[in-house]
Amino acid sequence: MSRSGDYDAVRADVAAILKKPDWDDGSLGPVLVRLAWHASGTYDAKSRTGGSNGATMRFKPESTDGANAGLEHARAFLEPIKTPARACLEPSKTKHPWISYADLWTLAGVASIEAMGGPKIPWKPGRTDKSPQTVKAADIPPNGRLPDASQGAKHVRDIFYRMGFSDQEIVALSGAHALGRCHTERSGYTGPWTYTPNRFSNQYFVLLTTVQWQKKKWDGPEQYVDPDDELMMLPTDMALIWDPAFEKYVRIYAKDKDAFFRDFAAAFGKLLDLGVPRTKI
Ligand code: HIF
Repeated sequence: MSRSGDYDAVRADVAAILKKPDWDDGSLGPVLVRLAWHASGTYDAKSRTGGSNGATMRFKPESTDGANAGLEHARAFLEPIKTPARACLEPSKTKHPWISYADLWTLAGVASIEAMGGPKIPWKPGRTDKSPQTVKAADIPPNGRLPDASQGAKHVRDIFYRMGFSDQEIVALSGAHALGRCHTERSGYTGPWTYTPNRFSNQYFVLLTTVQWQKKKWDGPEQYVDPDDELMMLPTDMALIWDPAFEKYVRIYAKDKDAFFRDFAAAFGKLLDLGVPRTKI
C-alpha cells in the first residue's frame, strides 16, 4: 500500500495501465481524459452544483446519462488502482485505498494527458466522495448538463458559460479532441478527429482549418469527414470554425502549439477544479 497522499505513485500506476493493444487505438488515455472531463463538466456556477467533487457518476441518474455511455469502462479500468478485487483477502495488495474516486478520476485524466505528450496540468487533491449510503438525490447532477454534439455555437456557449468559461477557454479546451475517437455504440458518431489519437497535439486545430470537411454520407447522425472518410468532426467541432469569435482562436492555436499547450493546461486545470471546495488564504 502506498503512503497516504503519494499522488506521484498514483500517477505512475495510471501511466502503467495506459497501454492496451486490444482497446481502440491501443491506449486507455483518451477515455480516461473523457472521464475526467465528464465528471467535472456537470458544474453549474450559479447554483454551485455538479462538478468533480463527490464522484457522483457512480450513482444514478448520472451513471446512466446517455452522454456518459462508455465511461463505465474507464471507471472500471481505474478500480484496481484504488481497490483490487481481492483486496479484502490480501490487504498487502491494496494499492492506494486512501485516494478518493473524485481525485483518482481527475488525476488519471491529468496523468494521461501528460503521458500522451501533453502539457503539465495544474491539479490539486482535496475532492471527497459522496457515500453510497448517505448520498441524496440533490447531490447528483441531473442529466442534460453535458453538451449535445449535434448542436451549434449557441449551445456550446450555453454549456461552457454555465461553468464559467470564456470563448478563448472553450476553444483551448476543444483541442482535447485531438485525442480518441467516437464509437457508434456510445454516441452514434464514428471515427477519430486526428491521425494520432493517442498523441496530445494541436493537430485538431490544424485539421479544422485545412481539411475540406464535408457531410458524411450515411444513415447515422450528421457528422463531417475528410475527403478520404478517415477523420471526423462533430457539428459542435465545426461550430468553432463557423463562428467568427471562436474561429479567431482556432487559427491562433493551429499556428502556435505552445500557446495552445499553455492555454489548454490552464483551462483544463480550471475545469477539473470546478465545485471543489478550496479554502482561500
Ligand atoms: Fe468530447 N466527445 N465533447 N471533449 N471527448 C467525445 C469523445 C471525447 C463532445 C462530444 C464528444 C470535450 C468537449 C466535447 C474527449 C474530450 C473532450 C465523443 C465520442 C463525443 C460525441 C464519444 C464516443 O462515442 O465514445 C462535445 C459535444 C463537446 C463540447 C463541445 C472537451 C474539449 C474537447 C471538454 C474534452 O476534453 C475525449 C478525449 C474523447 C475521446 C474518448 C474516447 O473514448 O476515445
